[in-house]
Formats: sequence, structure tokens, C-alpha cells
Amino acid sequence: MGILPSSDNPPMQWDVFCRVIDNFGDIGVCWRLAADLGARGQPVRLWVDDASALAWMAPHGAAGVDVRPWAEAASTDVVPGDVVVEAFGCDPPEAFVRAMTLATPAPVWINLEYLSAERYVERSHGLRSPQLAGPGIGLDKWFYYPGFTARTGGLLREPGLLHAHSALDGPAWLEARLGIVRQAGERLASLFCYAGTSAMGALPAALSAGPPTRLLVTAGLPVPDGLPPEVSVHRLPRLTQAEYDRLLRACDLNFVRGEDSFVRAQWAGRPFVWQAYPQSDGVHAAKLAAFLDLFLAQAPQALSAALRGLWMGWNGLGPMDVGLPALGPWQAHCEKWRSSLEALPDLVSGLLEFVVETR
Ligand code: TRH
Repeated sequence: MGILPSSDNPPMQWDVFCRVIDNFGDIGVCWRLAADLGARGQPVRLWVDDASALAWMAPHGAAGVDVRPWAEAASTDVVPGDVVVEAFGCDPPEAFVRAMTLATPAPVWINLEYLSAERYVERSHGLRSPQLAGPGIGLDKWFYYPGFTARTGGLLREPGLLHAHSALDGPAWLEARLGIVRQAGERLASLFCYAGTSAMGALPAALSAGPPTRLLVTAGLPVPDGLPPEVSVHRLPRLTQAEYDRLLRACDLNFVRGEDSFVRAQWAGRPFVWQAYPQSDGVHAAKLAAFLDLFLAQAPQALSAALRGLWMGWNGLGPMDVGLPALGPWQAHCEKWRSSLEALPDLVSGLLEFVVETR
């Protein structure tokens, strides 16, 4: 049973457009957005150019979400809905945008941007972009930025997520779903990073000190070379998004990447190391630094220095000459950070309010 629309959230027809560039974050984020809206009684047409990853990410679909082939959006018998969300500036088909100009009232057109902690996000969030040319001439497009502060659009956090995390029996789930039984004194770490990058090379140094580690390597990643003898490897199958959330909660430590797993690790409330999506012009360095400044602002000095060195090394932006800090203080800080995020409105609640105000 989804969250019924309250009086200030009348059900509106949503059109979410997703173009899969590479990896899984585009479709991963768009799916979470669509499923969260659908669960709140907001019907969604999710227009995707390549929906293949949903077969393993979300094999059972979601209430209220209708996955449609991108090309069909251009057909003349598609009437644009009340709200159009263009994820990551993916430019919906011109014919659809032209149809938007004929609708009355015009749909609310949202450009959902990539997640960043950089300062420009707070300045840009909620800005109107009047379309002065092109198929959407005369329409307004609105920039909507996810983020970590009250002056941004917040983070996707579906109702019930944190309750599910606190209710999860991690050891029981690991054994039942993956056949993993933690040995006495063993550290469980999940690994989701970019193959062939600095992270894979940094892993042996990161895991060299500390207790014996069971490294749970996510599907599609090669087994890292040169691991110390106290590290054992368990290769994982492709997990659904819901199962991946449980894995993050059940482990002691998570190596995550990109955008969506990065956010999900923060909701899991466990120590995590993030590999930003590597970009040739190095813009990922600014994204990393901006997040670290925010994330570590209230951290104990020793932990802050250790994590900054570890994350820079992990992202190939500094020497990898530090191992992992002790998990205790790290875990306590991640729980404190999660509480600060939990105090903010979640992204879909904020988006619903924005759309109702803007219509
Ligand atoms: O796959 P990614 O690197 O996606 C990237 C980033 O989103 C990046 O910002 C974007 O620019 C680029 O794509 C195009 O990492 P991300 O964002 O964590 O997305 C992975 C998705 O896969 C996420 O929704 C979690 C999901 N997932 C599963 O459902 N099951 C699994 O077993 C694993 C490992 C991931």
C-alpha cells in the first residue's frame, strides 16, 4: 500500500526521462525517484533509452511506475503529464517538448541535476530557466539539485528506509541470502568501485592493517590483485537495489562509488569510502573535496585527517599511505552524519512541495 496523496499532494501524472550514459547510476537514481513517487500515489511514466539494468536492479517493478521506451515519448498520441522530470539534463525528445508547449497548464519542467556538495549547488537550486528558443520556447525549466543541506533539494530517502535499516538482522540476512557467516573477529567490507582505477590499486594498502577482512566484491568487478593474506574474497551476485541496501547495512564497512550507492551508504549509517565518478578534466576532485569539507566538519580531528588521507588516496588524488582508521569512532561519526541528513526533508517530499507551489 503506497503513501496516499495528502490533500496538498493531489495525484499528478509524472513523466521522468532517463538516458543511460554508462554504469548504473542514471537508471539507479531515476528508478528510486519513480518508485518513491509511485509509492506516494503519484503515477509515473519512466521513459528510458536502456532499461536493461532494471531486470536485476528491480525485477519486480514498483507500484505506480510504468517503464516506457524512450522513443515512444516522441509519438504524437503521448500527452505530456503534469510534471516532467528530465534527469541529468538528458533532453527529452523534441516532439514531446513541443507537445508540452501546447498543454494547458504547461507541465512543471524539472531538470534533476547530479548530486554534489559544491557551493554552486545552493546558489543554483530552484532557479528558473526560461526557454527562449528551441522546441520548448516559452516554457520554464527549473533546476533541481539534490544535496546535503537545507538550501538544496535534499537526498532520495523513501519513507520507511531508516526503520528498515534499524530492523534488519544483518547476520541472518547475510547467511540466508549469500551464505556468509562472519568468523570471530572478522571485518566484513563490501566493494563497489570503478574497475581499473586507483581504488583497486589502493585496496591492499587500505586493508593491510586491522582485523582479518572478508571482502564482498560486487558483481562485474575483477578480484583485486595483491591483497594481503588476511583478506579473503567473496564474489557477490548482482543484487537488487533493495538487497544492496541490506548488504550496506549488514557490513562493517562499505566502499561505494558514483552517486546512488554513495547516498545509500550514508543511509546505511556504516563507515564508508567513496570513489567519485572519475572525470578526465578532474572535476571529481572538487566534488570529493567539497563533500569531505561538509562531512568532516564536525568529525574528531584525528578521524578527519585519517579519512581525508584515505579518501584522497582511494580516488588517486593523493598517496595511499594510510590504512583504515578504527571502525568505532568512524561508525559513531557516520551515525551522527546520518542524523543530520535525516533532519532534512527527503528529495521527493521537497519536490512534491516545489511542484505544487510552481504549478
Ligand atoms: O554505477 P555508478 O558508477 O553510476 C554512475 C554514477 O551515478 C555517476 O554519478 C554517473 O555520472 C554515472 O553513473 C553515469 O554508481 P551508482 O550511482 O552508485 O549507481 C549504481 C546503482 O546500482 C545504484 O542504484 C545501486 C545499484 N546496485 C544494485 O542495485 N545492485 C548491486 O549489486 C550493485 C553493486 C549496485
